[in-house]
Amino acid sequence: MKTNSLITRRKAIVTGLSGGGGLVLSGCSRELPPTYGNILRMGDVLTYTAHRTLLPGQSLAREYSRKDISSFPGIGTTNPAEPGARFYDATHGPVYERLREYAFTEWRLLIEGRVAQPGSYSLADLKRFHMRTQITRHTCEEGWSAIGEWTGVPLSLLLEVAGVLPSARFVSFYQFDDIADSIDMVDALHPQTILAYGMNGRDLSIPHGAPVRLRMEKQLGYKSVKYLRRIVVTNEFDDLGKSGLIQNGWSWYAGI
Ligand SMILES: Nc1nc2c(c(=O)[nH]1)N[C@H]1C(S)=C(S)[C@@H](COP(=O)(O)O)O[C@H]1N2
Ligand SMILES: [Mo]
Repeated sequence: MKTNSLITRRKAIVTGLSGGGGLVLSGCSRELPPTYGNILRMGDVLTYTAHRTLLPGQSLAREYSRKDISSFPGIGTTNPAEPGARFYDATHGPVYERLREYAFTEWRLLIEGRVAQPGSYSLADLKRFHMRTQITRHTCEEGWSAIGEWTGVPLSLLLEVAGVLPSARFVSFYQFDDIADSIDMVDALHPQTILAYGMNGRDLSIPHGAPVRLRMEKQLGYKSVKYLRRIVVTNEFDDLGKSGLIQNGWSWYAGI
């Protein structure tokens, strides 16, 4: 981002070099992004290639202070259990309703695919990991932005515990509404990519994605998917069919 100071970038680079995190990117940063055989997608390809080539992979999005926190609307799905909502999922909507009734104590986040230790994590499990809090600006493709404070577990930590296999290249996310999405390993291992369970010092509310949502600060707001239920690590790019962004007419890569 243009607003990043040189110092922030330098710090990011230094942290990247010295950080003890055991995960190493398997050279995916220089590869071509997935193509969709559609000339209109050329713009995405150019942005993706430019970002992955010109920017240090781990440069940080700007972080703000508490006094900058603004009002923050709930957008898109604001309750996955509401039949008739645009992205209502008739299978998982009712499951969400029951989980909510039990204050998400029965909720589990599944991690599977190209990992040595597939598993599932409760909210309490996630809260036992080292947490990260960040105050960032959310930019929606519809033209508004808002600043909020997010608390959660870095996705990189969870991937490390799950033992991501060296061939892994993408991480897919499945939600309680009919939306699925994926990001590449550069974004998945970014220090500001977190599984957030807190917002502005409280538990994440239903409109903002309870119990856990993704916060992805290097792409537009729609990549920060809400209402997570399942994470799948893959070797190959998957457009995720009718639930994915591409078949719904959105850019898969929305870097800012
Ligand atoms: N599961 C799910 N995640 C989602 C959406 C959605 O409709 N469903 N909307 C996206 C869009 S377009 C935006 S701008 C943000 C809005 O997050 P908020 O409701 O916390 O403001 O969530 C994103 N994540
Ligand atoms: Mo959005």
